[in-house]
Amino acid sequence: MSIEEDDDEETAAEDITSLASDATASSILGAFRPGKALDGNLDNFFHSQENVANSWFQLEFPFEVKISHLVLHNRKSCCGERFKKVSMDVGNTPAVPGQLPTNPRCAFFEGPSSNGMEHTFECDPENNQGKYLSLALTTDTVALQIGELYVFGTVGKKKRESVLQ
Ligand SMILES: [Ca+2]
Repeated sequence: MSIEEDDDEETAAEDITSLASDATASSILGAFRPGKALDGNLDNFFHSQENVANSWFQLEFPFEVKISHLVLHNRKSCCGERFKKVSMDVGNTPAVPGQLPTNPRCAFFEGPSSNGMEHTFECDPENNQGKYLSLALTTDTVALQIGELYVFGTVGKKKRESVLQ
C-alpha cells in the first residue's frame, strides 16, 4: 500500500466560477453586463443586445481549466424561452464578436427554457479543457440572457498555487 501523490486528475470537481479573470460578451444591452450573471443574485441577469446574430457570453480563466458541468439559472422576470439552441464550448480560442465560438463543444441545449429555470449541463472534463468557456445562441432568438452561471471543474495544483499567492 502506498500513499498516492496528489494527482490533478483525481481532484474532485468544485465551483471554479470565481477563478475566472474576465467575463465578456459579443454585445451588451445597457447595464446588463456579463458580471450580472456572476454576482450570485438570481434577480438580475446578463442580456445581450437584441436581434444580433451569433450572440455569446464568455468566461476567461487565467489558465486552462477542466470543466465537468455548468449550472445555469435563466432570467426570472421574463422571456425565458429565448434561451434555446445554446452551444457551450471550451477551449483556448477566444470568441470573436459577430461569429460563433469555434472551440470544441461541451454541451448543447435544445430548449427552449422558461423563466427562472435551473439547468445542469454535463461536460466531459477530459475533453473540455481550456481558458475560455462560451455560451452562444445558434439560432435566431431575441437575445442571450443568463441569470446566473456556475462553472464546476478542476484546475492543476501548480496553477492553483499561483492563483492563491
Ligand atoms: Ca445574477
